[in-house]
Parts: sequence; structure tokens; C-alpha cells
Amino acid sequence: MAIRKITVQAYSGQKPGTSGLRKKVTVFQQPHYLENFVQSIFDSVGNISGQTIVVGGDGRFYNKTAVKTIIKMAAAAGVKSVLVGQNGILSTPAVSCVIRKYKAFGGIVLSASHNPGGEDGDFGIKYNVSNGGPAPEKITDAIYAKSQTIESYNISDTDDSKINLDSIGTYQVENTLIQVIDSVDDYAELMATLFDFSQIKQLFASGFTMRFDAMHAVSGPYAKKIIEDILKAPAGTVVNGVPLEDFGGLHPDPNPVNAEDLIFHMNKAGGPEFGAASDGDADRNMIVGPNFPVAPSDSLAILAANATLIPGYKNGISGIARSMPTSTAADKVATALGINCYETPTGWKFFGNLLDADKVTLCGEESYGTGSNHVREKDGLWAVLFWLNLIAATKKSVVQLVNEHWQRFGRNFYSRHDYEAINTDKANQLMEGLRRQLPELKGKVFANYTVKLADDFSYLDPIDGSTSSKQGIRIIFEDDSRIIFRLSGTGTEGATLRLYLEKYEKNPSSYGKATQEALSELISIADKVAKIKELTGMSEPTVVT
Ligand code: G16
Repeated sequence: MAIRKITVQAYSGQKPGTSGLRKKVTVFQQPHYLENFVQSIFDSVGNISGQTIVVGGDGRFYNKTAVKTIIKMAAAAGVKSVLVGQNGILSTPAVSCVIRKYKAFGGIVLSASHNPGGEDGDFGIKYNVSNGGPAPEKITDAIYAKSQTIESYNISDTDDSKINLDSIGTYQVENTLIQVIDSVDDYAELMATLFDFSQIKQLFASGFTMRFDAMHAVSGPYAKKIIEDILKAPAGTVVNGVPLEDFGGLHPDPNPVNAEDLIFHMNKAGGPEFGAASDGDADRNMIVGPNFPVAPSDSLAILAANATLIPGYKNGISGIARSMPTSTAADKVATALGINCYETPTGWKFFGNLLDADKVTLCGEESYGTGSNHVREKDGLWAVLFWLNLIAATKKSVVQLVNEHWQRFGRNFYSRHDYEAINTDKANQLMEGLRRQLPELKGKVFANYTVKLADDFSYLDPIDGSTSSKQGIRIIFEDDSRIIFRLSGTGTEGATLRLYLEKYEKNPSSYGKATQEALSELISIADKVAKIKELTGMSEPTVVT
């Protein structure tokens, strides 16, 4: 076995987006494409030689190939040991958990999250730092800069067949110790420290019914072990629980549109009492009651309001953080609790500093992401266990918990409209058009709404003083209703325009309104201001959640 230095040319466009580098599998399959990016990571994160790193992914097509390549490059870089999930599998929150538990230097997550998989699907790679969270922008910027000037990479010539990922155990590649670990154990152990497992067990023993849809993605083995084996929910509670390389040809995105099978089961007569789904890499979650999907922004607010009922949070929470487009429901809870609610740009990486400084305990995003200080990623199964524990502790249903929350805090009607795969130039034109209007919008009246503030969101990190600008156009009205426009940073085809709409209602007789109806006036205003239909050529969004 020997280390080889391979001379290469840089690829343009290896710029990490909202959450790492996400591209079509076919892009990653180009000669040296993955290797260039991995070497750029190794060269940008400090001296990795002699350190321990964690590697794992969501099991999508190309996962194992990429894991083996990374192991050979880690060996060439003099990494002391690589902790890798069995079969190359680790959910994103599990990578974070393992980095923290074993005090690793960092880790590499292989996933394109909720994006479809398979040979024609998407693949992704991101680097997580020693706190277990996604690398901050200064590191992702350095990785990108390196990828643009890279001239060579180093790799061990060990044959792939010698890199066994199938069985738990240890072996050497060059001088690097490879430790193949159980993908679930460390994570399951952490969950048992946060939640009252015996109370949840009793809930299932009393006949409580649940359907967890793992969407053929990586949460399957985690959910089966924790929900069925440990908490003794009946076999079959977890469905679609075997991770498939192409997610069964489906879109592993837990929202009412893509998790339509779960919604079907939750809407039918005699269906389960509680439904949940998770995405490709198990960091997102959707919570559903019978005929009742819970809005992610509401879920964050409800978890925060009830946190002291859960053993891991019984002493209270230090603060809450939400991404800017996420509804302000959590802000109302923070005010009631007398704690801060921080507003960050979209991207879990922006929560890391606040969590490390203990400014916040819970974080959440409208994009079906919720998490806490137990790891530094959002965590789908954690959120599901939190809800289960809440149901077990209060003996209330999902619908009751949400309705009681609205009665206490009011209801933030909320929706996101996505216009996917639109022409990038048109998308930029739309955003620039909005930016040009910003100085004149304040005070303008649109139907029943008067503009209170219009800006391009900019974030000053209160911990490290860094700023992130151009993070989304906000139009906020006198009654605190909001319209927000952003271009997604996770898509792989053209551009995706995200339009976020929020209206606060404190008249209980209106809480039962249909969401799109409650937001209809804001939807028309958004189109009028941004000329969405005209510029995209689309008469309606591709996805409404
Ligand atoms: C990632 C980020 C999230 C973000 C989401 C959507 O989630 O970690 O913080 O909210 O993308 O981002 P965008 O609106 O830019 O597409 P995931 O689950 O894809 O890793």
C-alpha cells in the first residue's frame, strides 16, 4: 500500500450552499470531483493529521463509494482514526452525536438531505466541526477558495475491497485506524438521557397508536430500534424503515406534499393517533395528528412552551433561536418565558455559536427542522420523541396540544410557497427587482396592509461578531404579518424561489380558518410586489407547505 499524489484541475462551482455541497450524482461521478472537494476540506480545517474524524451518510446511491474514497484520503492525510457507521450509514444528527461523544476533530456527512436520491438523483457532502455542527461560513468559504485553486490530492492506493464497512470492528488502512461502529447505539443512548422512556413505554402499552414513516431513508434503523425495540411500540409502527439507495424513487421530504402516504393514513377513519415522518438524513421531522399536520413553526413554539415537562429540559430553556423566515410563534413563547428569541439566517450552521454559548437551548426552522443543545444538528427523531413524551406526560392529543397553544398565544397562520427549477437569471431579476423597491416600500398600503419595514435581512452573530448579509427580503406590515422572499441554497436545478407568508391572528373564532384562505390577501400582495407569475411564467407554486 502506498500514498499517491494525483495531479488535478480545479472544478468551478464547488461552492457549499445552505448545507454543504449538493449536486447531481452524475456531477460527483466526474473524475476527481469528490476527491478535489475532500482534499479542499482537509486543507481548510486546520491540521487534521493525528486527529480522529467521523464519516457517515444517509445510505443514498454513491454513499459507500464516497465513504471508501474519504477513508483512503484520510489515511493519506495522516488521520489517526476514522469512526465510520456500519455500511457507511450515520444519520446527520448521529454524526453530530458521535463527534461530540468521542471528542472527534470533525466529521464528514454524506447526504443531500431531503433531495431525491438514486443514480439520477442528488448527492451531497458537508464538513462538521468539533462541536458536532456544520462548519461556519468562514470555513466553508475557505473550502470553496481551496477547491478553486487545487492542483493535487493525496490518496492511499488500498483496494476498495479491503475497506470493509459491513461488520463492526477495527482495522488499519495505512497507519490510520478504521473503527466501524454501530450506526444507532450512541444516538439511542443519548435519547434515553433526554426523554422519559418508561413514560413513553407506558403510553404504547396502553394501546396508543402511531405511524412513523421513515420514507425509505436513514431514520428507519434509528426509529425501529428506539420506537419499536426499546419503547415497545407494536411492530409495524415504523413503516418504510429500510434505507434504500433511491428512497424507493420517492422524495424523502417530510411535508404533507411529499409524505402523502402518511397523510393518507392520518386522514382515514380509524387511523393512528400520532403520525411522524423524517427526511433522507433524518434531521427533519413532520408531526401529524388525525387530519391535522402541525406547522413546523408551531411545533417549535409548542416544544418550547412545554419543555419543562421533559426530563432533559426540566430546568427550563435558556433561549430559543429560529431562522428569519420561520414564523414568530416561538417569539411569543420566549416573551412569556422571559427569555430571548434569536433570529438567524436560514441554515442550521447559524445556531451553533448560540448553542455553544448557552444562549439558546431549542432551535427550529420552518423547513421541518427542530433541535436542541443535545447535538449541533437539527434532529428529526428527537423531535418525534419530544412530542411522544409530551403526549405521554400530558395525556393530551396532538390536536389538543396545538389548540391549547393557540388559545394561549394566538395563531400564526403560516405557509411556504416554492417555485422550483426556475430560470436562474429570472430568479435573480426578481430578487433584484425587490431590492430596488425596498427604499420606497415603507408606509405603502396594499389592501388592508401597511408596510412597516422592508429590508434585505442581515445578521450580526452576537457571539463571534461575523455578519451575513443578503439573507432574504422581508416585508413586514403594521400588524406584524410578513412576506419573505429568498432563493433556496439547497437545490440542484436552476433556482428555487421560496415565498414565506405569515399572519398573526388572536381572535379565537378565526383559528379554524384554512391556512391558504387566511393568507390569501398576502399571497396576492406578494405577487403584485415581486411579479412572481410574470417573471417565472408559473401560474402557481410547485409546492405549497
Ligand atoms: C438545510 C439547512 C436548513 C435549511 C434548509 C432549507 O436543511 O440545514 O437550515 O432551512 O436546508 O434551505 P434552503 O431554503 O436554502 O433550501 P437540510 O435538511 O436540507 O440539510
